[in-house]
Amino acid sequence: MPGIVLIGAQWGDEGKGKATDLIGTKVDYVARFNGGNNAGHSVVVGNESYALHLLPSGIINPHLTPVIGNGVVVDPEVLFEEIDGLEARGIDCSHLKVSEAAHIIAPYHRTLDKVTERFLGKHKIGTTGRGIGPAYADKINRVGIRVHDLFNADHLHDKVEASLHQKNQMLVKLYNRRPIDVDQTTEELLKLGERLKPYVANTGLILNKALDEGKTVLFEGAQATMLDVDHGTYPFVTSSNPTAGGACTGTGVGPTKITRVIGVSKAYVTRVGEGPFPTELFDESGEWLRQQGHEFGVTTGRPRRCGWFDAVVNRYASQVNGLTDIVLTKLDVLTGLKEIPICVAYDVDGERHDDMPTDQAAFAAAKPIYETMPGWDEDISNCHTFEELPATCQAYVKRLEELSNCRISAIGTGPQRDHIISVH
Ligand code: 2SA
Ligand code: GDP
Ligand code: MG
Repeated sequence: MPGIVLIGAQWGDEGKGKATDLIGTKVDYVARFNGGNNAGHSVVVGNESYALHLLPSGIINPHLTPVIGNGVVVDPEVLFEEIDGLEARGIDCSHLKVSEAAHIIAPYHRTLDKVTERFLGKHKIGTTGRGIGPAYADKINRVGIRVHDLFNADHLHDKVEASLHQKNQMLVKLYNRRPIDVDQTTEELLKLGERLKPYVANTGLILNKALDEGKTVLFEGAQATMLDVDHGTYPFVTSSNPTAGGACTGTGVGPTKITRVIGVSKAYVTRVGEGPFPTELFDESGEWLRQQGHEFGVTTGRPRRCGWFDAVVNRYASQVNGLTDIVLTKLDVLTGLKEIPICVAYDVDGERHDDMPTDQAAFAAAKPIYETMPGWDEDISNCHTFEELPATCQAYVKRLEELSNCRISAIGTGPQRDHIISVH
């Protein structure tokens, strides 16, 4: 009964889509457990490039069952757009299963996300504007709309009324906007429910049965450890649990079923949105990484902030997620650098920190303590074994492994499926 969890070890965009697609060739189910269409997971197959947002990246593999778990927030309009887009390209999505307990992102959540960010001004989070935070807030406030609520008109009307009661007062009094119409919203949601119905299932039961029958399930995380609402750089986080524990709460599968936890890490670090980032580069090296690594948001197109590899973050990710191994991506991007700095610890007001400070003020003040490794010039995209990598490149990987407290089991050397080295 192998349950494999795959999560982002940094601030996202580590290449989880590619890793999921790759592992997806060997699994029976791929289940998303957190986030929504804020995610942008890229999969490149030959000349075809796919950007997945809400659908599990495994959907590209025709033999497996893609699942959207209860921990995901679902914007049905976006889901249908994504399904239509993929089916037009010959990818069959009819076997998709969507949890009946997943929460819905309604149009008013998108509105609130944008309005809140505008009113936060200089304190804004830098969200993707997809309504993620407001939908999760409703879930926690117990005024959320769940997928199964879409199939009963009276019941749904009640739920929408309850959900909009406080919001409308706030929109009118605080933000000087028009109230949102309960009847019209209910009608719109009912229509979306009709199209969603064939996909809806008791996904917790399906996944547990599959595991009991010896099938393999890959739990695909969106966003990343440092964006976790509990373990990340709060408040500059997303509103879900992208860490390994979220795979259980977000699908209804118990932790005893998880046998492997893979952390995906870039050979450097990027972040998109606001919030502290100790190794961020503001000079030409940062711009160089952005251009070499094509570091622009897959969902919003925003330029990503770039910095050197941060081993404190990776050690923390190993600890929080109980990582069994790391997939190290985008090593090829560093080709051509004379020297590569690695952040090994932080200096916070003159004191050395080898571990992640939990106080966010301390984290915001953290200055990286670097050690520097020699770089390499050789093109590594055609290397298929660890031994084929240039010696300085091997040494860089070994040092990252040592500093991360976790084995590196695979190395990404390019965006394509076969740009990967398995490390034994
Ligand atoms: P939200 O929209 O409420 O989840 O935003 C809260 C924070 O979470 C960050 N976040 C992300 N960070 C990296 N990648 C994400 N997905 C897209 C991509 C991002 C894009 O793959 O490139 O296109 O801009 C993602 N989704 C959420 C977000 O930046 C906020 O810091
Ligand atoms: P995700 O959100 O973690 O799935 O990552 P994104 O898809 O947002 O961003 C990762 C980007 O890096 C995508 O454009 C991938 O195609 C690309 N990518 C993944 N692995 C590698 C790699 O090893 N080398 C290079 N050059 N690109 C990679
Ligand atoms: Mg992404």
